[in-house]
Amino acid sequence: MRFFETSFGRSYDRTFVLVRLRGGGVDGWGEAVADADPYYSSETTETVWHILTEFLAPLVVGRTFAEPADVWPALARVRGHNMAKAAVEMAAWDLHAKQLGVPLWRLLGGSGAPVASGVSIGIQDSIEQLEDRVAAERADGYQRIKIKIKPGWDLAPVEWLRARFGAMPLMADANAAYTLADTDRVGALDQFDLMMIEQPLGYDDLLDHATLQRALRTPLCLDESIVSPRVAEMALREQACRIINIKPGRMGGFLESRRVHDLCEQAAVPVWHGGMLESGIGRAHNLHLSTLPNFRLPGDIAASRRYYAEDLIEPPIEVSPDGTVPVPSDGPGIGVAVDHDRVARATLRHTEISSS
Ligand code: OSB
Ligand code: MG
Repeated sequence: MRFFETSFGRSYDRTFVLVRLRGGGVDGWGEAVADADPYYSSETTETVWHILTEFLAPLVVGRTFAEPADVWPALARVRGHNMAKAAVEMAAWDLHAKQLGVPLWRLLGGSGAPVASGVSIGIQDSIEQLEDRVAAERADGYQRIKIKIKPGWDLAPVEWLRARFGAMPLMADANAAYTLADTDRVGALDQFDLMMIEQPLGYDDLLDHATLQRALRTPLCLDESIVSPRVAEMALREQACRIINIKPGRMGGFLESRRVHDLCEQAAVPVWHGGMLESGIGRAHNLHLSTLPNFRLPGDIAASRRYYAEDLIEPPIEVSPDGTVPVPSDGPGIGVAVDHDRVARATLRHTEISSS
């Protein structure tokens, strides 16, 4: 088992909440992307459990919705907690697609075409180790390499990779590890022609990102900061970034993600699909959404085998030699079969909520 390290820490395993919505004789699945620790976002596995069971479930269980787009507004009374909301909202989209017998991408307005995939490589113990990892991922076909950076692990690894691998599509993700005081250090990355620098500054520092973007040639991409269409609108208006990373978990689900996608499309700002180390269930959702037209850059949509020895779905999600990942099409909805035995073996806690 390999670790995954970002500027906020190293992780060896993953605990997450799955939602299974039942209706009309079919099941819809959702995966909450919150981590055990509140480091990427303020939500955790435990807050997701609490909010889902105490507050969100009562708003949806036993109710009839004309379409999945009606679920997000029904959750509006609960403030924040986008990852918990997304798990139930995305399960509703899967459920509805299955009830209609259509693939999820069709309901979302996507094309269902294979998705260009990049790969996210965590902070390593040495530059040599990083080089080995990059070489292996390139051999697997991934179309762009993203490395995690933080102060002290930034210029040297990027310079090394450029020297070793030349002009490959390369980007860096800082997960909010810098401040405007580091402008010169971040600016020094300009010479390496990165596709983008992702979330260099604080998660709520839209205006500082705008200041930094004016000082840089390299496009900035926002991840943590973009938690709603409203914030995306402000980021676009203030030119805080030139690219946006869409993660439906961070945005509260598909409806809000699609709104951000559309806003960016109107502003001629490309988006790409981020990842949260999801299991095959969450990854399947991501693939369907990634086939909307303004997803114009490779996503963090790598094979689930990179993170999990044994996935929750059958067959696993794999990358093709050309660096694309086919959208799962083994049935309607998310198009993957959930391995119920595997889920049962991994289950730490379980509850069932029915309408009374
Ligand atoms: O910032 O994109 C991020 C993983 C966990 C939390 C935040 C991030 C990431 C990744 C991994 O970069 C993307 C993936 O392959 O799922
Ligand atoms: Mg990121």
